Amino acid sequence: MALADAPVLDCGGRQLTLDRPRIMGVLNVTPDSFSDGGDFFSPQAALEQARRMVGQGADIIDIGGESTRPGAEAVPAAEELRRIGPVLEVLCSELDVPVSVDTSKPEVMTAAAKAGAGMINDVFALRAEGALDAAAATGLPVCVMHMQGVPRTMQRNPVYGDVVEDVYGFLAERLGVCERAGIGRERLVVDPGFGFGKTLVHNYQLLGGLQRFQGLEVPMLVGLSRKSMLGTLLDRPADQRLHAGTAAATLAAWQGARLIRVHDVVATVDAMAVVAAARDPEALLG
Ligand code: 8Y4
Repeated sequence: MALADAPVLDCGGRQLTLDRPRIMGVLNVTPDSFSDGGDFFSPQAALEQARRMVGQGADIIDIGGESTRPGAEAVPAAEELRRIGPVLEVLCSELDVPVSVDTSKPEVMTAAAKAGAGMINDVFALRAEGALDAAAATGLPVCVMHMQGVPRTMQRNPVYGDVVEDVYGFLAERLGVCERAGIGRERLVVDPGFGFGKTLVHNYQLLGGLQRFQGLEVPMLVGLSRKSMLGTLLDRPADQRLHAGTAAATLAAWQGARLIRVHDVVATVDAMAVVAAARDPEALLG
């Protein structure tokens, strides 16, 4: 499926060209983090892990200090900053790629931008009080993600009419709200939010219907890596979902996703090369 002309995100001075699907490598700094044990508290360890991912082909690194896994409790802003502040300072000064910060809190957005962050990744789509204005003031690109409910209870009984249309409508509305708050379209990225207030069926309805989101005319990011929609389908624990996650990422990229948030960079880089080649085979002649 053909893609429109390549958008470019200005991530605080570092340009991220979305001419082909780009890889967002996930760095976890939460103590209860979902699948890599949260062993990246130390800035040095975080830097090593981030450098490894960049060496493997990651185009941007995403870090977060608040667990958003189903059932997770909220973390106060001060604790979130304590977790990610030192790591962020080191990563932003040492890495050549932009660093995205996974947060919903205005205080964290402001501090992150000051530390040199290149993008704001908000699973709450700037609905927290003060988040719209804080994000607007950073001048950074913002990823607005769909979530039904809140992490603590979102998996209890999610209900949609048509999940693709409902998520599309939500994202279209948030784009409008963001633009009116001064966040220009060239700074906006959307994400359907796999696993966030969705049943297994909803998740696969979304995965099959991603092409629809190109109608929003901003780049699409997806996070499928290691998620329970893969584990439940295959009855596999988080550390055995790589092949399924790579297949899912491939389907998403084929339907126009420009940013793929993953834990496993190497496999996804290879898969994205296959997608890029199938989309533009003549480019292989060089
Ligand atoms: C089920 C299983 C539900 C795992 C959630 C999770 C995304 C994200 C996360 C995503 C964007 C995770 C921070 C990690 N997922 N940000 N963040 N898109 N933009 N959670 O899909 O895998 S949390």
